Amino acid sequence: MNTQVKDLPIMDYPPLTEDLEEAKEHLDLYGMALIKNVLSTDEVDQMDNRLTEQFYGEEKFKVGSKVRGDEGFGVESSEEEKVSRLVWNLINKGDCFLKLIDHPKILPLIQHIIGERVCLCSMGAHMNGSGNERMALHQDQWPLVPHPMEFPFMANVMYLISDNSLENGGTRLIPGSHKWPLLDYKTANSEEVQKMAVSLSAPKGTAIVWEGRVWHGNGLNRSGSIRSNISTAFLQPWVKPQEYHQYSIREEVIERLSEKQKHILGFSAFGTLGGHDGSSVSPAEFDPNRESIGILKP
Ligand SMILES: O=C(O)CCC(=O)C(=O)O
Repeated sequence: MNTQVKDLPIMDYPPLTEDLEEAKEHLDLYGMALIKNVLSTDEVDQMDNRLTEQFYGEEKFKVGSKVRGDEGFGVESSEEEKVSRLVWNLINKGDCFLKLIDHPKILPLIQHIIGERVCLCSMGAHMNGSGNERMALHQDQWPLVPHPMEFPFMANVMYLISDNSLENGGTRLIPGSHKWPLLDYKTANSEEVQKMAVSLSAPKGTAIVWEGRVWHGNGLNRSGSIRSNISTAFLQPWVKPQEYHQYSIREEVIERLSEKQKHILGFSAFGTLGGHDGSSVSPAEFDPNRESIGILKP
């Protein structure tokens, strides 16, 4: 085994908890926490039904993203092999998902990792079909920005809409890997490191929270059914989000968002960032043709 890999410390998964203070301790120690019963059975059922409908709706209209899973390794897959769907931008795809923008049990944990001011990076479902392949192990926050940074500026939450297990390809994370020295992708995807990332088993309704430096990926689903998890990723507000919300959210959805949710989606300025003409006026209701100051003469 390569010496660099041999020396990397590994840990078991933290135990499930419902105590937010304990979850914060887990985040510091393991880089991740497993919070039980974040979503009720009714909420899970409602989201599950909406996702299943959306999966087949996007299939019917031939839109959205279909994958086998291992495309990140540069391999090609046929249409039949693309058994999984990434259902992007759930904000537009059902009111039941809007509560995940600022879930009261989860937002304090995100703020514990990246600070008070957070902005939503993206919200999408990983609906992994049976027969999928493993995606490359990756860190969420690198290479998102051009330089690796030794502090967490991103945090992810995976809401389990299906029970996750070894058989259906539960998410695989490497607890403690947020403290590893920076690895290149080849080393991180060597067999030795892959073996350290084991599919976790946890009941639906659980939320996995992890910081942006934890190495992770999906698992192999061989269960015969789809495994659905919703990823809701957050950033410090100076980073460009994956989804440009002011542009992508449909008008009828904007009307249903609270002021707090709009702020997390970047519809208002963060300090001196994201305003216009030197002010911090919200870009949400801003019409540049009317309000942006152009060429003026005395
Ligand atoms: O589908 C999964 O279990 C993992 C997805 C993932 O790696 C991610 O959202 O970054």
